[in-house]
Amino acid sequence: MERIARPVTTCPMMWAYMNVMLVVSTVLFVQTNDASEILRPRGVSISRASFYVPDKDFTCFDGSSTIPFSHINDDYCDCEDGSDEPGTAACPNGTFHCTNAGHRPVNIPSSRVNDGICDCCDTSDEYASHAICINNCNELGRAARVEAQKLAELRKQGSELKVQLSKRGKQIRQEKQERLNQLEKDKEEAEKIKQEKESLKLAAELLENNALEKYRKVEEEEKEKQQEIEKNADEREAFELFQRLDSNQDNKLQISELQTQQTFDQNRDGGISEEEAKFFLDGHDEMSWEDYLANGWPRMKPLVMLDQGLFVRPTQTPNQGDPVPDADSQTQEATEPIYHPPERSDEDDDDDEEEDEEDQDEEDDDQKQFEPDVDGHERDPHDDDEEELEEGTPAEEPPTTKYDDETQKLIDVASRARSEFEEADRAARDIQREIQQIKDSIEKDYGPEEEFAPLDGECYEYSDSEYIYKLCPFDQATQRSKSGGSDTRLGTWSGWVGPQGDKYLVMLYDKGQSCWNGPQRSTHVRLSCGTENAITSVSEPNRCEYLFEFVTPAICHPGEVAEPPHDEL
Ligand code: MAN
Repeated sequence: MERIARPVTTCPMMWAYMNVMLVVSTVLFVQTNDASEILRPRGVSISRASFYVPDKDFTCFDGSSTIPFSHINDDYCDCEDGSDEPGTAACPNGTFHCTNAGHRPVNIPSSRVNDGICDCCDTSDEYASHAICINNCNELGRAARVEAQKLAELRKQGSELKVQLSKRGKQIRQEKQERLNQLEKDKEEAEKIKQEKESLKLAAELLENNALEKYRKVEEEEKEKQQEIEKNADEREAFELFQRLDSNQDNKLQISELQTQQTFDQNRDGGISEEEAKFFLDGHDEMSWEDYLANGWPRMKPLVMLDQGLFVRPTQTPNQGDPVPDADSQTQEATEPIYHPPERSDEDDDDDEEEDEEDQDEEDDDQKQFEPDVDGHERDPHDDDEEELEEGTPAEEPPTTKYDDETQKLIDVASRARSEFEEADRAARDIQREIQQIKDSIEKDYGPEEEFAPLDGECYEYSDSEYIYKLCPFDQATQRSKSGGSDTRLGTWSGWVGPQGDKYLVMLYDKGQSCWNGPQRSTHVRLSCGTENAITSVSEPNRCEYLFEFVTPAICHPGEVAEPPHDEL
């Protein structure tokens, strides 16, 4: 195959110029003023110079071929890996090495060689093009060295701070461990006290319960009595209506009788149809008193109650215009149904009236005195809210007059025993809660030297045009809109997720608030060395996935600055 050098330009003048250059400057080798410079083909780094030995055949780095040395940089690609053309653009995958003396050497794709753009600060990539390049490696090198110096100083200071963080972190761990040991001991003691207090409480409550037994019986009776009174009152109301409706006095209600009462005009069309009336008669044409009480009254009652003018409930204040019941009838209303089935005699009614009057008086007194609960203890409106009671607030108000002295004493003793048990129980739970918190915290990975431990418990904010972001390391990340509203959780502490070998470079906070129509929010926190702890930027690379940049001394290492290599200066 004929070897035809790949033209780097279509301009005939330039082509001629380049050919001259190829011959005159022996394109094979780097021109240098430095006596210490190793002679090597153009575009080859010092470290690879030994692979290119003049007058010896060259074997491509990938071993694909062996060629005469004169084929190096002849602008014809012989090696698949481009290793025979380090100084030309002949191979598509070649690399050109800029020595950049005075600054940092770089490797650029060989396609950039002589492309008219200055890539190397030493101008070496444009040795045969029209580009006018100026060697500014010394200036760039100087600036880079100043920058590197600053960085080195930052890292030095940062790593000194890191030593302090680490010291503090180890101290925190030790303090936590000591506190945990103490709490474990306290817990044993607290459990013992709690058990003692529980036994005392149970014993006191047993005595209290026994003493309250007789009161409980009274209460049940009172309750039954009350129910009876309510039932009678209801029957009385039912009877009043029955009488009012039963205009032909036949002790039955008929459709026509109901049709006279506007109350039953359910569809408000001005009249009561048969169908409407029948609804209240349970589908029948007429209804006896018993049937009415069981099935008719429950249907009519809600309407009647709404219709305030139809009747006055015995316990209600009469409306203006209603006949005011006299004192006797009021007493009767409160205690006795005014309706009795026809078979009952008037005598019976009178007896019942007396009894019920007495019962009602007792009931009233007892109502004022106590309302024991199921266990016989006084009822306290805050019982369900025990946790929220202030320390020392008695859970139950002792009644003042209800119990005999002996019983009252037992109630007081039991109340005290209950309070003391609750206090002991709360103390034991507080200790357990703290133990759990410390255990959770001790299990967290605060870095190989505990250097991140002092950050736990701290929070850092960052504000952009729209939001205020907050990071509380090892806890959570949040976002709050500047225009108001509550915090949005961007994730809770999950763990370290940096690259292998460098896991402490990235934190993950996940399982945050769900994104509308999207995933739960999550936040990566990328750490870099700094002399303070601070968020330096926040972005949202994907919707509801946040990236915080965070500087901290905790990851600073001294001597890690990438100084420009001096071997080719
Ligand atoms: C809020 C913020 C944004 C987020 C949208 C998603 O406006 O949490 O960061 O992108 O919700 O709907």
